[in-house]
Amino acid sequence: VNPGAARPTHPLALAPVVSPPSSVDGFVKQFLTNLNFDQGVSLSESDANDQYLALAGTVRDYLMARWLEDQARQNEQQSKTVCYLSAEYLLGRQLDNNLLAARLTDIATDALAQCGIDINDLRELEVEPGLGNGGLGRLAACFIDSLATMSVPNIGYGIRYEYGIFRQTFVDGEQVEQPDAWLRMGSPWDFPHPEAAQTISFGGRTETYDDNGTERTRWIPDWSVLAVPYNMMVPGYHNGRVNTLRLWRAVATNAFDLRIFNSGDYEESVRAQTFAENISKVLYPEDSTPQGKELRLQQQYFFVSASIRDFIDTVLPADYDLTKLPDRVIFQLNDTHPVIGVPELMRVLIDEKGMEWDDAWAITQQCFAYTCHTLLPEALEVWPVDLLGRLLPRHLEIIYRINEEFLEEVRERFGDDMLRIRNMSIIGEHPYRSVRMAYLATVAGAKVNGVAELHSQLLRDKVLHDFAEMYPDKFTNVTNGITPRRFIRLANPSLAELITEALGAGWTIDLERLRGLEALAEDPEFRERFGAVKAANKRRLNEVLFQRDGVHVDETHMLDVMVKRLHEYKRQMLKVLHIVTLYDGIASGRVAAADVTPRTFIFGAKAAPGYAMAKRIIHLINAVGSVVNNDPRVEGRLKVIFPPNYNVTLAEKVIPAADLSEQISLAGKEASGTGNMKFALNGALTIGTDDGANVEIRQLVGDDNFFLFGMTEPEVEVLWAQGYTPADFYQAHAGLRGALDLISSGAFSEGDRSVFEPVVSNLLYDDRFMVLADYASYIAAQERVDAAYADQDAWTKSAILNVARSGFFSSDRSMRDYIDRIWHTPPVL
Ligand code: 475
Repeated sequence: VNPGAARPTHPLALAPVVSPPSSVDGFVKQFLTNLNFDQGVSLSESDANDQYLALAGTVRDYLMARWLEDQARQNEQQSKTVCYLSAEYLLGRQLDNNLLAARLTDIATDALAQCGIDINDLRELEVEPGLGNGGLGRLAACFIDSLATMSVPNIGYGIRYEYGIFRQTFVDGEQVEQPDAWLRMGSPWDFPHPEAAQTISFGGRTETYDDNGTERTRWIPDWSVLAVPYNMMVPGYHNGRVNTLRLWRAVATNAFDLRIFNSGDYEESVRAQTFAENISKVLYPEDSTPQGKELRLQQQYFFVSASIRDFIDTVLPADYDLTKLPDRVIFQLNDTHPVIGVPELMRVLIDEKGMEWDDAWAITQQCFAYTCHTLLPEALEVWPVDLLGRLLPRHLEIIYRINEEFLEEVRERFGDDMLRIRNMSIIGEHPYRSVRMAYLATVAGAKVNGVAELHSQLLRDKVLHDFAEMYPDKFTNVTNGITPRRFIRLANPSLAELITEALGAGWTIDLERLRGLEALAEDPEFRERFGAVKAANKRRLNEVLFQRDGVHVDETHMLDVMVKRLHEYKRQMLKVLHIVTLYDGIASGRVAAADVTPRTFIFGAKAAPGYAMAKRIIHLINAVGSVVNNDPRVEGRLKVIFPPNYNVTLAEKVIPAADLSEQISLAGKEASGTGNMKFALNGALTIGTDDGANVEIRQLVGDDNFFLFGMTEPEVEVLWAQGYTPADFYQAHAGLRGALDLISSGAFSEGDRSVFEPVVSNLLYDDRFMVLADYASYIAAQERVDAAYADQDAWTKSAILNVARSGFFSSDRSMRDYIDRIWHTPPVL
């Protein structure tokens, strides 16, 4: 991949790479070869980790020929490539996904059995690469899966964090974070390419110089690090294609430590090494509330600069005419994290390639597109001008000039409207001078998209209103999606088999075919089999959770599941109030236990380590759980399970077992949600607000198969404008009063009233996300859930209709929308 290097000329070097034979014997042979020659052990001496690594290596060997072919084919055809720039990829385990894609699952299972190994034992050894926080990172992983499956040229660019999202444990019910040393036992899925490293510079100053009569600028940085790419295979499903995920790792440059080393300061030189390598050390665990930390900006520039230059210098041919760059690439910005790429491409084109500003800007504006993932004002990234100027002085100059020309355009269009200019400026002045990254992305991008219909509409009408007025054609929507390979085929093999039996195998790459299940919802025999799948998935979950955490799931219970990051806007508190209300009813004797639908509540949620309220809510959930689970009065009726360290691997077991999907954010706050789609496609019914993609789910599955509650977004606005007083709702609703009073009384904190006082006070006196205002409506909706669940057959019918009507939420469809509306990148066949 290094065009500068001399090409080998030996005839053998030109022979195509061949895959090992697709047979059990072929697999055994390759596996043993890898065990011996890569792991350096004999079969009899090997331990399970050796075997796992050799197995992974074998799967890689089968994919290698296709990978190399694809790269050659894409180069030859000069195809346009989607460069997806994302600071996060929440991949989940790789082994099963890659076996499935390459049709090797059965062969590998038999081959290992011949070697006396149960492949299931090896599966459990894989530590998932948790290189993301939540929705945004998982979306990136689904998208690259779909692009590979659709044969669309794509390179996913990101960071190879040494530590991914923290491992969550509970100590006395409180979250404790542990480092995620996911690389400790080896990383068989990636290939380092030190020869393709890029040097990434920081700091210093700029100066102008005379270049044959034209004044030009150059950047004289004062330190740099190496970005070393690690390539991962992204195999398409059953199509023989393999795309690339290229993650960058920071390594100290030679120059860096040599300079200090020569000065004789050995210690200092080792320190310098550590300093450089810190850049890719750890994923920031803040989801939705980025902190303005310098290291984070270093991470962003590090991976974006490496990626853009990698594409230009090593993917494109050496003599490529860069004025045609938009024919070959679209850089998709996954939120604002990679937006520093905009001034970086400008700098490369102008300072390094000698282009004029206007030409460079015209190219840049065609090469980027921006996806926004939020509506929360505190989640919109801004960088203090001081910090950005210190770290990237040339980039700040370029941003200033972009802003100047942009504001001139605003003036031409709308006149000298001071307030409008202040509001639209890429540089904010209050409370300190800062660069507004979302605005920069909007001005520079060819397109700007939200991630669900409602979200995109709110972006146009509110968050980016002035920009939408100025550039109406830039704005578009692409509703999120999820990959049916991982989240149905792999996560729910029993359902997948049932569907294939009913509809044939094509649904996995054409999810709209699930419509064919609609008719079967009327068939009692099919309903029975569908119900049996759900029951089996509950038993499987019971086994997993018993193994993992020593807890039992009762398969006769309704499984009521809320899994997602812990955030106030997502309103886990509303779920807690529901549970406490039910508990209070039985414990006080007002409600007969026998009249309560037996339910097991499952939570999964990590809180950002610095988010105190979120951590208190986690503590409260665990505290309520330990009281409820140990009170004989509610035994067999209510149970609360909160397995620690919710991640993709656990999601794959929890979601297929769920009956009820909790999607209960305050309307107007959840950009889309993607968990909501996974549940619907696995036959859970949703209880949800009119928010994010819930809106589209409900439209598709129908009101009869969805439990809607809560204020709409316009109603939320009206209540805010009137002045929201949460205590009024407390006064007005006895059930709510009972629940909050019970929490206040210390019933869940061994009588200590102070422990959860901040949670209760926050709801009574502030309640930014209007939990109390939606309480009554939520409880009423839960009563409708109970009534519906009482008729199991009708419930199953609704569940089938949820599956049948949710094919729209395949990430293959999302990719088609991006391709049609934004990228214009045809498949390369
Ligand atoms: C939305 N993460 C979901 C999902 O579009 C949506 C922010 C800052 C720093 C690090 N991570 C983040 C997010 O903002 C995020 O995950 N957003 C989510 O993106 C995919 O479905 O509604 O909350």
